Amino acid sequence: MKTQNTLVTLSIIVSLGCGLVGCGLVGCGASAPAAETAPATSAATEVVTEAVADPVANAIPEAAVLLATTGEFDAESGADTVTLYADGTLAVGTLRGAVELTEATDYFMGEQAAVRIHRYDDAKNAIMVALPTSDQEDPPNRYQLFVQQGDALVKIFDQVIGVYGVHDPEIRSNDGSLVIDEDPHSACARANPETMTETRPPMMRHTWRPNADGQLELAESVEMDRVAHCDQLPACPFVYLVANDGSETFMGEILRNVVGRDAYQAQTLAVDGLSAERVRITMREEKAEITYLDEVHLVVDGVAISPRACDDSATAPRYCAADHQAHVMNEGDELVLEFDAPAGSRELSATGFYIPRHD
Ligand SMILES: [Ca+2]
Repeated sequence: MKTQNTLVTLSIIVSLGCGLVGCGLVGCGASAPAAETAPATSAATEVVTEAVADPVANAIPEAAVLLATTGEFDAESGADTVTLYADGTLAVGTLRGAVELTEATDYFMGEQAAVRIHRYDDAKNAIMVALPTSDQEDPPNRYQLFVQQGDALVKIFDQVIGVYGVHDPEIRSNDGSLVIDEDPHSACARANPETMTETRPPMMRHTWRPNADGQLELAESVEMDRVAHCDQLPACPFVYLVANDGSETFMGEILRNVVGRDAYQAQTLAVDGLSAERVRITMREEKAEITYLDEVHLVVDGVAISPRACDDSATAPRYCAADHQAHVMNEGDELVLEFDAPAGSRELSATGFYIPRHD
């Protein structure tokens, strides 16, 4: 459970970032900004300067293997295995480097974590380690890039890229530079650090190049011929748990990434937090989109519980049955749902989809 302060922050960020072109591609999660979950751009680089040559230091760690890949890394022929261990040791052959691990959930580790070998420049390859940050929904990845210097794997780049979901940087073949094309969320977050005043910021292409020490530094940022539409396009209905005194706690979003009629599906969202037997939940459509909610119910320890409004079949709203007759929510609409729910692990289940509203 996040703290109240965090929740407030999340709501603000969602307001900033979730009404964007491309939201359907990278997710509509309520992520904290990268700055809160990862080191700042300039402070994120940790240089491993000491070569590790002695046999003890080069021993295989006893820690579990987190990630591994096989490919051509060094100049010698034959495939190399690159392994990231649970203690943060990055190993290939006798070379060792130190990866800073993140506090991601198992789910996103499974979905997003990766170690890859890239061609870096004319002379050598590089190892990119991608690890999701600790955000609960659609976390961006933190990328750490390593090259061989002497007998060590030295980190030359360490950066969280994007604010929602995965945006792999491009390593330009053979010239040792790394290119990051800004995604719409990042463009809007950059252009509107506090309020949504700039609705069409240009998206930037950032190029990082090695400095004299071999560390990658931001060398150039140029506008691409694309703009982000910060005031348009998808968000997802927000879900709040309502306490007896009427105060709301933001739980997250539901029907995330369910853009378009063909995407119709059921999704669940954990709504634990209040022990009352009368559970009150507000779903609110806060962005420029139309949500088609076909059915909604609560699940308590695996048992489905319908909203109280569904008790009388004669007056049951459209959201009571998954019959493709949808309750329609326009921007600004909210739906207050009450459930008689026993104690237990509670989830809200919603079925439907949404359609971004275009001006
Ligand atoms: Ca229905």
